[in-house]
This record gives sequence, C-alpha cells and structure tokens, in this order.
Amino acid sequence: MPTQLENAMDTLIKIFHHYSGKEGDKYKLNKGDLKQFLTSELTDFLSVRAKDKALISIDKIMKDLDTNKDNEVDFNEFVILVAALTWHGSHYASHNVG
Ligand SMILES: [Ca+2]
Repeated sequence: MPTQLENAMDTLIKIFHHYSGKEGDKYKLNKGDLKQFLTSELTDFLSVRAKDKALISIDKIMKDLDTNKDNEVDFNEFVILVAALTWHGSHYASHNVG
C-alpha cells in the first residue's frame, strides 16, 4: 500500500499530465496549459500575486518558472513551483501569519 507521500507524488504527476496533455508538447505546460492549471488549481496563489498586478500576468509567471528558457514549463520546473508553494504553506502555518 502506498504511503501518503507516495500518493501525493502520484497526484502531482497526474495533475501535471492532465494539464500538459491539453496543448502542444504532451510533457510540458505551454502558456495556455499553465494558465488553465493556475486558474483551476492554484487560485490562492493567483489571488496573493494579484495584490501586485504586474505579478499576475501569465507571461511573468511563465518567465519566473521557465528556468531553461524554452517557453514551456516541464515537470522539473513544475515541481520547483509546487515545492516553493509547499514551503510557503508550511512557513505560514508554523508562523501563523499571512
Ligand atoms: Ca522550460
């Protein structure tokens, strides 16, 4: 039986492929995929960033995530986003702020 962490990792992979498979390269999120992913799955992330209008543009988010500059978000880049958001979540929970 898989552990909770294994289940969580499996879910991450499934969610990534759900969105990456929609347009273009099946194993990468292009701008359209990324927009759908963020607006469906990370509404809190977007609303936090919305406080600064410049940060909410998909172009800006894509630029932040796309470390290898191929204009798409691959699974490695996706995991960095999720890890960063997870860190923020635990940081806010343990410090009771935000
Ligand atoms: Ca990339």
